[in-house]
Amino acid sequence: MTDSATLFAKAQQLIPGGVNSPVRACRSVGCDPLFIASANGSKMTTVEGREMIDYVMSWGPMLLGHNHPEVNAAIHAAADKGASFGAPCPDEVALAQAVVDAVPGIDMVRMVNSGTEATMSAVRLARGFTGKSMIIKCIGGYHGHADSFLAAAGSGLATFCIPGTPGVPEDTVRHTLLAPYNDLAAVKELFRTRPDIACVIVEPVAGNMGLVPPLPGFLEGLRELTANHDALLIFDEVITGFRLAYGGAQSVFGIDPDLTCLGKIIGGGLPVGAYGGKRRIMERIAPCGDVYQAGTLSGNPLAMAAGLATLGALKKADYDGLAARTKALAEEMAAILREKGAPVYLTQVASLFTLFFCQGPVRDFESAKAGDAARYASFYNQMREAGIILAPSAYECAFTSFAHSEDDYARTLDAVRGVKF
Ligand code: KE4
Repeated sequence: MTDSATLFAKAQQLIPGGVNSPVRACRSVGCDPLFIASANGSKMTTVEGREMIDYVMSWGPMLLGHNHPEVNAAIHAAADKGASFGAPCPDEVALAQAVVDAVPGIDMVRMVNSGTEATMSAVRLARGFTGKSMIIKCIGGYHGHADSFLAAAGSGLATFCIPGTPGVPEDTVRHTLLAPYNDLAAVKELFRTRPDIACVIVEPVAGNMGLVPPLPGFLEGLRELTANHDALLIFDEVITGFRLAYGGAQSVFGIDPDLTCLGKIIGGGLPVGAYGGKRRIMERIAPCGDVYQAGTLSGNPLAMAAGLATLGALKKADYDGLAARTKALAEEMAAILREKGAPVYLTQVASLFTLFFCQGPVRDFESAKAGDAARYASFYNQMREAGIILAPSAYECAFTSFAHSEDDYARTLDAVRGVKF
């Protein structure tokens, strides 16, 4: 079994959809996934031996690039000492210190094993701390697959949600309220009508409806509303944390959330999530507090070592330089596509960008859905044919990294020039 098609056929017999996370199946772009044998820097090499330029970067973790030597060395060194202790280890303290030093809103932090665990735990903590049950999330915001988040808008004017997937009880999502991203008035109305809101959880820059930046005043308004209604503001920085800046989106926008969720980058490619925030809130978490949360592999020594090496390298990195290169690449890609007659609305923040195939503006999930999904699928497949890996969904971001080179960007633009609609 050395080719993707054979591996995928076998995988589909053993794993639902042949993948361990749905988006990897490439269904929304109408092709089968490529199986990857190895990755290094900005490139991934398929099992067929084809080297491709990667703009998914494991959906965000690989901001330094794949197989970074310092991260790799740290993982190897940690592995030589044993994979898991089930007891505290020094690197848990060191990584906690690095996160607390970096992220303004975090006084205390708990490590978990995924972004989902981080957001799920942060919401439980908000409910425990405030004694209230309702949560507000944005339509099109993705915070992982915990039941509370898998809620769809109810019919008509109902503010109550309905399950977004089978398997989630109606009772569970009745505690979830939805508002469009960037619609402060809608959030204000929910607070006006509901006294029992524990928190608002929001991606400070939305990255799961495509990339949608916050409008001026949106995040500030959420901060004011939550403070005025004894609710917590939870920033889901699983994508933006350590990516928009070393201090995350909150350090860029100057907003002080009560809780912050992290993931992806802080594990350097190994499974790590984290939630942290104000000490008076975090001290409600067991065992010093009464809100329960636990995890067998939380604080895993290999993952801590990978995260520490990653943050150590990022602390010295030129974020502004990467943002400028990403902006130049994304703007040139959009310009080439527009010359081909495609309507393109580009969003770009730091090392993230999305090309929406519509006139725009794209301000929320509703307007993101105006993007031409068929044209994106065609674009994705033609770029993949040309050796460029983009996100296999129109509702994701493209991720650059500190490993992407001028030659990578030049080859990417050549591939865009070759696209035919
Ligand atoms: P994980 O449980 O997948 O580690 O993190 C969930 C999560 C939470 N919050 C935000 C803002 C996220 O973007 C995510 C996960 N991101 C997706 C891609 N946008 C992961 C890719 C996948 O599901 O395979």
